[in-house]
Amino acid sequence: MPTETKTTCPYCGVGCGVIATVDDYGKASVKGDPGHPANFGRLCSKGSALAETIDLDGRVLYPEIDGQRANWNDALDLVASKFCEAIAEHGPDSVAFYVSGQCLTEDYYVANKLMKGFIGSANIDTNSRLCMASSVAGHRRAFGSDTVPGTYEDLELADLIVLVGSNLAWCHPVLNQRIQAAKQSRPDMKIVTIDPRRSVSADLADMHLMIKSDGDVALFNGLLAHLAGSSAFDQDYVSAHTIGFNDALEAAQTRSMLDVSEETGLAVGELRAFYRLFETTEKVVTCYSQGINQSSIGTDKVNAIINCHLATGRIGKPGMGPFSLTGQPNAMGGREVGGLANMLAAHMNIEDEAARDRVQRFWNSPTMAARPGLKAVEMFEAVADGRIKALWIMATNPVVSMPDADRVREAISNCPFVVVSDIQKNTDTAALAHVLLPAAGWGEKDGTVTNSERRISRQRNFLDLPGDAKPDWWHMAEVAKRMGFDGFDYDNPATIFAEHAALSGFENGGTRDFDIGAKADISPGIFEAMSPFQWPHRKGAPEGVTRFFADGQFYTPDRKARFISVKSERDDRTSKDAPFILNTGRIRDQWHTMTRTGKAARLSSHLAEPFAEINPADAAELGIDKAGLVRVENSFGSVVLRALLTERQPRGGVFVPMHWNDEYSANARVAALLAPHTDPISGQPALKNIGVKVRPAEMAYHGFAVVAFRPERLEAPYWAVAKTEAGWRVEFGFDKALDDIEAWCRDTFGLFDRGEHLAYVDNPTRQQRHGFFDGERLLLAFYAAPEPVAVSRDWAVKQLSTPLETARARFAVLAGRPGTDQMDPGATVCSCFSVGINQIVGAVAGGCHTVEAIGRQLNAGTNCGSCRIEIKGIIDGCLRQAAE
Ligand SMILES: Nc1nc2c(c(=O)[nH]1)N[C@H]1C(S)=C(S)[C@@H](COP(=O)(O)OP(=O)(O)OC[C@H]3O[C@@H](n4cnc5c(=O)[nH]c(N)nc54)[C@H](O)[C@@H]3O)O[C@H]1N2
Ligand SMILES: Nc1nc2c(c(=O)[nH]1)N[C@H]1C(S)=C(S)[C@@H](COP(=O)(O)OP(=O)(O)OC[C@H]3O[C@@H](n4cnc5c(=O)[nH]c(N)nc54)[C@H](O)[C@@H]3O)O[C@H]1N2
Ligand code: SF4
Ligand SMILES: [Mo]
Repeated sequence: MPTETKTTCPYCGVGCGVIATVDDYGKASVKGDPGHPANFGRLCSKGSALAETIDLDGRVLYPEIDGQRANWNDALDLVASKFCEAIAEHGPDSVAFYVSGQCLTEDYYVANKLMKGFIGSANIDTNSRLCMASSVAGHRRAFGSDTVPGTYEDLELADLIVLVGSNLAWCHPVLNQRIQAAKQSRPDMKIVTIDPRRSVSADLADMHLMIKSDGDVALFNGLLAHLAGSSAFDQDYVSAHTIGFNDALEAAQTRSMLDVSEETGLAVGELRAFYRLFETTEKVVTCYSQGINQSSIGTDKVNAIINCHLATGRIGKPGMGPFSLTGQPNAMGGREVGGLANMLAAHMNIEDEAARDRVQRFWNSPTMAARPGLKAVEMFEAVADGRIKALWIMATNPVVSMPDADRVREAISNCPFVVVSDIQKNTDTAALAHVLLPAAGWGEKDGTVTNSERRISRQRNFLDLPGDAKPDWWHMAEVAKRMGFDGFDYDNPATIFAEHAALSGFENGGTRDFDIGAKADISPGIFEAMSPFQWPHRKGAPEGVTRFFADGQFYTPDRKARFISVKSERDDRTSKDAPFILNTGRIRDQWHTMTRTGKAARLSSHLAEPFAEINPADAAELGIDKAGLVRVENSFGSVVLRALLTERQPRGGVFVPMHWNDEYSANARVAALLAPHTDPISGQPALKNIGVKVRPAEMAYHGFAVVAFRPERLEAPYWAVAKTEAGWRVEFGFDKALDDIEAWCRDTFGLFDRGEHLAYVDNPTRQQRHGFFDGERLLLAFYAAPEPVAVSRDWAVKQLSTPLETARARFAVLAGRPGTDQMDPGATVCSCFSVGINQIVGAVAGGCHTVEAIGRQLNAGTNCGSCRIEIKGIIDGCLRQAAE
């Protein structure tokens, strides 16, 4: 009998409920959980493809010491003794943990407890520093606590949704689907997007403000000044429940409308239209994400937004409020346990002596960190200059994701002792570990996560632990015990969760926002069955939909909110040598450093190469051709990417996805170009605004291959590899022509004397095509030319799974184009049903003029719906073209 398990998606902060089914043969499949209040059954493309990412390909299955298989005992003893040695010799601040918003709350709780309460240092920071730190700091400045006031329901109840610095359609797709559904039933609902580029999310908006990078403080200060003199200003709320309005207004009024226009790059008319819409719409939710947080003025941006909501009293009421969209599945849980270096535990402040004493008594711990620890960027600086002697990295890949990534790699390589807990063996960071510990992955691990709306859900295991893999909390607890500490005798995540819940309610009495004291006595059985719930859930209080602050009660000592005077100006990081603004972010179907989504063929088919999005007019000036290769560089680093010319990108700007890394491309770790500039208040690095130079990356020769297995070693100035249904596809750029291509292919792809070889060489055009076959099966097709290879990628990929029975069929592979009886599907748009752009264009020509009609004909867009906006864009484009 197939078994069904209710669990939670391990990707974004929407925190969708998933039902995983394992059939009688052990094969897993997933679907959305209709009963989960985050998604009510919906999933996006990444969630839908989860079952394709849980195979054991590339997994770490055994502990390793210096690259050699080891047993747990030896590995844990070594970790404990190295940490103890460093502490004994150099003090507790000579060690550090760098953890992750992808740890479960229970993992995180144990790590934080060990570092702050037992080792006695606060040198535990997390990739959430790169993600949510400015929101945390902004919340704490305004509210006295790190509280997200609203709920997802507010997105459906709002009449105006402002998406600022958020590409919701790609990064929180299920929230986007919920908003779309609400807009469909109430067409008067308005959406405004604010982003320096026209992201896919802007396609759904009623208004798009193409703001200059980091112009947000000026924009929202202008809004505050506007609101102050308008009917939307809520004098009663401001007087009764807030402090600091006049100063904030004064700071906002230092800029005239013209100054705001100058600083934001937006026309006065556009500004007025937006301000007026905000003023006249009471039910407004302002959603923000990394375009706000990842900035050297990120905390000020957050407070500039919150100021506008406080001034109108539009906070914590149905359909109203500022809404920080969290990135990772457990960014919130990490904040709740105090996983940031400047927090304590259960939302208590590390600077507060009474709080430190309270937590120490609760933990019955020998010591307590007395001051904040090193924040991520400072932590890796301390690794670089030798202050950190032992470092433990868990569930994050800083060699790819930290700014100044080349320096970070060098720092980790030179660190005397590095432990990495991961699920994948070949990540750019795992390669540098002295001790590599196999973690339990999604489907195997068990515990809780908290989503953007403060909802705590269970991640449940439905697969056996592979090899010797163990959950992260167990790694930490075992090392703690071996370091001689009591208080880490946990048998299961339920016990850890209960302790965390108890701490949240300990001496709380309504003084702290985070309180799930009602769960303090939870038994393993009840924990197992626990349904998703929102915090707070105080002991004795009923469960239900929760919002904060409508009553005007904040968590500052006088319970009033603070307006913050924000004066910071946008950073101009460009220069003569680096005249372009580099903006980095995400694409629809990849998750971060691709260690999981890179395994799914259908997720890798949406955008299969690292790219640089650039405005066609800039490209023309720079001599960059469509589909050519470009070098993006500055004094920090240099990457080589495929050019993607698009009007979505403003002039003078270039957008590069954060995902590609040394596992998937020759030289595309874009974080290497990002300076370690941080926000002075939150310590969050600026990952969306740095000056770079863009130029064509001249290549003497280009190649494209489809191959049945993953090549082990690729050497070329440019290569990018992506998984396909039946193998891999590889793009190449060479700095010189290849002499003997057959020999090169055999060597590079490890074919040696295997495979029947067919070749086609066209001397005048210097095009070469080589095929290697095992009977009727294609092993490798390699196409090479002096310019980017023009072969239908999707068609070529399909040849790997097509039996090529006749010599004619095998020769057709060399011809490199679809036969007349086959249609080239074109680049994948719908990854769930593998529908390509050409098929959609064909269906539009055949009379399908709505997304629904396309869905009926091709199925495209009918499963997760993530591609529906792109389909709509294609239909609109075709119809426009037809009309012209
Ligand atoms: N598909 C996918 N989804 C994800 C993830 C993923 O890896 N892949 N990761 C998850 C995580 S951890 C996070 S943090 C979230 C991030 O979710 P988002 O923040 O929505 O994603 P980003 O693409 O990083 O950036 C959002 C937008 O900010 C814009 N931006 C850049 N600079 C500025 C600026 O100065 N002002 C304004 N207003 N906008 C600016 C960018 O152009 C970009 O379109 O996504 C989560 N969801
Ligand atoms: N250029 C640029 N850089 C960025 C950003 C950007 O917008 N631009 N965004 C930043 C943001 S918001 C974020 S959140 C970070 C994300 O950056 P990272 O956290 O570095 O990226 P991930 O690929 O999610 O890394 C997670 C690692 O944990 C492993 N893993 C998965 N599950 C488990 C598990 O259960 N246990 C253990 N121990 N390991 C596991 C994965 O294999 C992977 O190696 O990137 C940041 N860096
Ligand atoms: S929106 Fe997609 S990635 Fe995010 S939690 Fe839901 S299914 Fe997972
Ligand atoms: Mo993030």
